[in-house]
Amino acid sequence: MRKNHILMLMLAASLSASAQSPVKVNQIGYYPDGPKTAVIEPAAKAKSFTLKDSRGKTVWHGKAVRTSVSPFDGRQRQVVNFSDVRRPGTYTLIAKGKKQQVIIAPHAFKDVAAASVKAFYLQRTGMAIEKRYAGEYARPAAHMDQKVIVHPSAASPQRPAGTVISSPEGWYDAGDYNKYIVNSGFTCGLMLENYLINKAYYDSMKLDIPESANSIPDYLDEIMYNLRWMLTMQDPHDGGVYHKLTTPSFEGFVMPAECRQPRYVVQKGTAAALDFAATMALAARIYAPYAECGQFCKDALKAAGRAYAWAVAHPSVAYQQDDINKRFKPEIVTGAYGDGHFSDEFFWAATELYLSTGEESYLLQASAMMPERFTVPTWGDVSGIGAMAWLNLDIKGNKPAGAPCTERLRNSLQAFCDSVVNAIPTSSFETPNGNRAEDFCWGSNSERCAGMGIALMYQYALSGDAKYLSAAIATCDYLFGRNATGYCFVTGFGTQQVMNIHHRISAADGVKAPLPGLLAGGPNIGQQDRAENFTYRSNIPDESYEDVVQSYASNEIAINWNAYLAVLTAWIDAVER
Ligand code: 9MR
Ligand code: 9MR
Repeated sequence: MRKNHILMLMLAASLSASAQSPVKVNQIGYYPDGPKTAVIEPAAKAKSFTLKDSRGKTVWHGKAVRTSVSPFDGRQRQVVNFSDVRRPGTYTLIAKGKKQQVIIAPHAFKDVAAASVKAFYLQRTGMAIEKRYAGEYARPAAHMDQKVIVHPSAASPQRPAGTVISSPEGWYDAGDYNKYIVNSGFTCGLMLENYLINKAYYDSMKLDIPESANSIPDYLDEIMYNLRWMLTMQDPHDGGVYHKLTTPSFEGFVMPAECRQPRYVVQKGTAAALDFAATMALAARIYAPYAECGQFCKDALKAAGRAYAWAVAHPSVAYQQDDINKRFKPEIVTGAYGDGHFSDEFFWAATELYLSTGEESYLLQASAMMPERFTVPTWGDVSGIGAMAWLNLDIKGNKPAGAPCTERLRNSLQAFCDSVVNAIPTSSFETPNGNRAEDFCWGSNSERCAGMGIALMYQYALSGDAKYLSAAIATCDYLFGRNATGYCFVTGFGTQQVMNIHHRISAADGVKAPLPGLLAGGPNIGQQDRAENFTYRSNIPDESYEDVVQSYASNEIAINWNAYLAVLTAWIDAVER
């Protein structure tokens, strides 16, 4: 990312106190040769629409291509398509006197892709975030995690309760200050998996982070900061992996340096062990070309094998916080990332261990657990990440002999992608997501939108059919403003910006604009935070979102969610110009 980008983002934020526009567009930008759709709310309903260039000259004039009808409240919106306009520039789209800026630019997603990865730097724990890399968002070192207490739930003969261990570095998970292995593994896994496809793109990504001067690509340097932490979460005596490193309860909305609660490692579990094993095995392969990572790769691969063996010996240890709290003190009430179903984690871990070691036993297990269907991966269901590992080989054409057949997986990926592409013409916002209430869950912007976009990119890479690329771009159009709320959901970007994410640092740092490059959770019909001190103005699924700090169910940010954003925007930007 350009050096002064953060400053520019801050300037943009201060200029953007704009009210919601009834003319909904992708506020970050359209690619010259890509699809360009806008959606017009009833307030700006018109017979025809005009696009003017920066000198006021009309470059396009046309009618709506269709009227969309909301499946939730029947609202009618007009869909406008100006894809024929290809010349880069800043335009104004006008509907019944209402105006909205439109940008057409080559590499339209380059800055948002880089910012979404730079956001991980801003989420780092255990080191000072420096002014020269973070501008106004600089902050002193905190949460060093050199004295972390083994919680009674995690006690073992060699490490009884109360043992003090060191477990520094890594990223804060989200708006809170804890570090969770399951979500960390998912996040690093998704990002590293995509590195295998878009290596050249990621290698040229400039992040301006403390490690930028070394010989390792910035993207891999940033991920390494979390991998090093993850390694410390394995008990060296038995290979088991602690589920999380956490305070007993969530901290208040204060800066990291003001936090005083003790931090614990809590119960080892099967999901943590396997997500750890998969991530470490994958990392050992990816970092191998870099001489300075030699020791790390050795340690990581060994740690992965031991964690996998622990999981085989403990195949069903779920993280059940309520049960833990009945048996141990202090009570732990922070994020659970509980998951009681492990075949997906076994599949992903066996897959990566096979691909990194070539050992037949892992191949047998991976083949046996190969899922029937492709599913968009989430922190609790990682079978899709394991699937990606195999599909990557299909895309790259370097499948080892004896690798399991992926035909069924590819067929189900195609069936899934066709069904969501077929939903676009009847959708409210000309997107593959958003037609069903269940598209709006906790973290909907990532799990149900960006994740769908990534699946579509796989289908595009495997088939070469541009309709899947267009549909993937449409998921970004949704995230960047062409949605029911009108927000561009990435902080620091867009003409209607998210300003009040549920993020302790952004709320407490005294800087008006939140940390940039973070993807808000998005509309969530669950509204699990409705008892907090604010009200949802709408119960309609795609409008169940409030840009208020209290809204942890719709407006938090999280590393896994940013991973989807980073991967999707980087991949699109690598193939579309
Ligand atoms: O801040 C917490 C956030 O990181 C979690 O995702 C969320 C759900 O576990 O909980 C938030 O903490 C809230 C708690 O659950 C209920 N009381 C208010 C807390 C902070 O607003
Ligand atoms: O992303 C998680 C979501 O799928 C769950 O429904 C939700 C409630 O359990 O928790 C989310 O994860 C939160 C985690 O528990 C704590 N840090 C913040 C995460 C994002 O809200």
